[in-house]
Amino acid sequence: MKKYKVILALLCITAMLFGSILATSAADNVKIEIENITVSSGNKFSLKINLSDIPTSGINAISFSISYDAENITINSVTGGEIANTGAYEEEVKQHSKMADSFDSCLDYSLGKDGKINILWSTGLTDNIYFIKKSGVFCIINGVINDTSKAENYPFIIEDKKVNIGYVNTNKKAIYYNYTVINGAVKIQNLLYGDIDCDDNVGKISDVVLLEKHVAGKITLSGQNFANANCDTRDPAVNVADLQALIKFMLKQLSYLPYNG
Ligand SMILES: [Ca+2]
Ligand SMILES: [Ca+2]
Repeated sequence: MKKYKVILALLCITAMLFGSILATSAADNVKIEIENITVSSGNKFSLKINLSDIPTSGINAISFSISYDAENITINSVTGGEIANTGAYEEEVKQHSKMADSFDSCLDYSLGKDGKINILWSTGLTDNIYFIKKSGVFCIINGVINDTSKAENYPFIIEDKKVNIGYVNTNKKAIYYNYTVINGAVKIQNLLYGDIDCDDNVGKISDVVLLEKHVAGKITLSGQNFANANCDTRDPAVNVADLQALIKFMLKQLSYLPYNG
């Protein structure tokens, strides 16, 4: 949190943008979209936030807050995506070397106590070659699903009224863009090893057939089917060892799945 405030204090242009200056709301509509992903409980995840439909004048400051289920999800970090790397940070450090002591990129975040992620990207540079202009991944939320979490959909919701996005023009006037928010979620799947066709039955002929076809390269399993097929977890790949483990389990030569040595 300290770091977050330091940046706010350092970048006066940010204060202008988010302060009380008379603002003009541009007609342009930036899309902020959180993706939907599926992970297994206890697993790490990386959830991307994308920006698109950015006006040609670009963005030199964007901030928003996201709510999430802090009881089931632990956030480790928020890292910059490809479009957040505009060269602005390197140029700022060139101009003001002390800035490098206070922060290490234009992106910063803080975690609130109550399941909130506050995200800020800003640059004090006025040359818009350093602004965000491209569509793509803006930032990535890195976290882990707690081991005890139920298999549910855990939404990540942008707090619509707390979004600020825009730039400061050459007359030092803040221009705010309109925006559209598309929320996302992390869906937790419970693994059921050996249930390759996901019908909640382990080790049926249909499961063996699917796994054989995958091992033979005739089909490519993905998603939950692939995750359930990893019957031998010594190797994360799904291959003949997993088929052998499944067959041994069906022949009662193995009492449990997954086999892990
Ligand atoms: Ca099955
Ligand atoms: Ca395997």
